[in-house]
Amino acid sequence: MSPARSVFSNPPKKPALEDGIYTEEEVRLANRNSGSLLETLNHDITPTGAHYLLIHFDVPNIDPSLHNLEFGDGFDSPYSLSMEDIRSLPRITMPVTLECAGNGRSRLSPRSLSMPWGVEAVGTSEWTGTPLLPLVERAAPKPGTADFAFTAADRGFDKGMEHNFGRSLTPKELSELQVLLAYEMNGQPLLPQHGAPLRIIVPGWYGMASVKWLTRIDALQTRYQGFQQIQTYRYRNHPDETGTPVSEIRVKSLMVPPGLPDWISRLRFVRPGKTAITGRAWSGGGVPIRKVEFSDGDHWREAVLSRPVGHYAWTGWSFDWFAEPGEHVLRCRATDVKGNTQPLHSRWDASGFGNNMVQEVGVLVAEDP
Ligand SMILES: Nc1nc2c(c(=O)[nH]1)N[C@H]1C(S)=C(S)[C@@H](COP(=O)(O)O)O[C@H]1N2
Ligand SMILES: [Mo]
Repeated sequence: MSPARSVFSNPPKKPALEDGIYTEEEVRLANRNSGSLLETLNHDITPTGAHYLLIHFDVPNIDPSLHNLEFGDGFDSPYSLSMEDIRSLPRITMPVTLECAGNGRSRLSPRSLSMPWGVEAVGTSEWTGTPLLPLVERAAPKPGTADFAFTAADRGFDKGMEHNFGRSLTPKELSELQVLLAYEMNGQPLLPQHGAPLRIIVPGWYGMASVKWLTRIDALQTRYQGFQQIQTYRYRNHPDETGTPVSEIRVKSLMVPPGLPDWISRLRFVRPGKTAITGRAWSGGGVPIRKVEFSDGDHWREAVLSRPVGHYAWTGWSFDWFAEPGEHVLRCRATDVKGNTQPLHSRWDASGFGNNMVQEVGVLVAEDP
């Protein structure tokens, strides 16, 4: 199944990883894996077509009428469910903010070669489905189960290893996180690129845990060793370290860039005077936001928070900014109720995961550009 050597273990052309001009590989990844549009932060729920995408391999083409979810190895009562079976189960809808663990990667120096996210890999959707935990319990995991493996239909290579996308959650994680087996996004059947016909949503965790195109769940007596669990999605100072697993989302905020953009540079032009700044803030693990601060230079002033869109979804904020003529860098900084605050500078990670440094928006305030 996993050829020890393949052309992909030693790609013919290794792109340079230093800062500077983006490589052809990065541009190709960026064309496939679009980010959200920051102006859609004004919507409580991100318009479906503006939700970011992260797809490691190819989008599988699955006929929903033939699709089954199998509770396979390691259960005393294994069974499988058709999409029709799943739709007839208790139905809940949950707004959840998803963010890619690699969001902010291109703001690190040197950046690592992967999807070169700026700040846009985040979005909030209303996910509809059925709670996963009772279905796993119904299959009766064998005593001593150490991990549940979630295997998806998409398959490809990474570092020369051929594998299906897959992730795991321990029994403790599965019982504590409100994992949803989801088949609808914003009231419509899942789109192919978002995991049709079936995915999980792991609220409060970075997006890699929310396995799309789910085909089977196995109960394992030892910890899952899948590539996406062991070889990547780990915080490391150096690529050769074992590192620690990426899990909960780190506190973050974003603003809708004010004024008028320049097409190429995305720099903003703002006329002097009162300017309403709006944005969103969120943290992981269902931890609420305590405050958001805004700055156009040296000091920070507190923004006004609105009600969170959901327990696992972002909170809106606004700030009445008085724009003085000149060039400014606008920043926003969120703090959650546990006291976690966004850093002003990136903290280092070899793969560019979990970068929650504050957003910076350059603006020119003037009567005339
Ligand atoms: N099967 C499968 N599931 C997957 C992925 C994938 O490539 N294959 N990408 C993961 C990552 S890294 C993220 S951030 C989210 C993105 O979900 P979205 O594309 O619906 O926004 O899906 C996750 N689930
Ligand atoms: Mo991701």
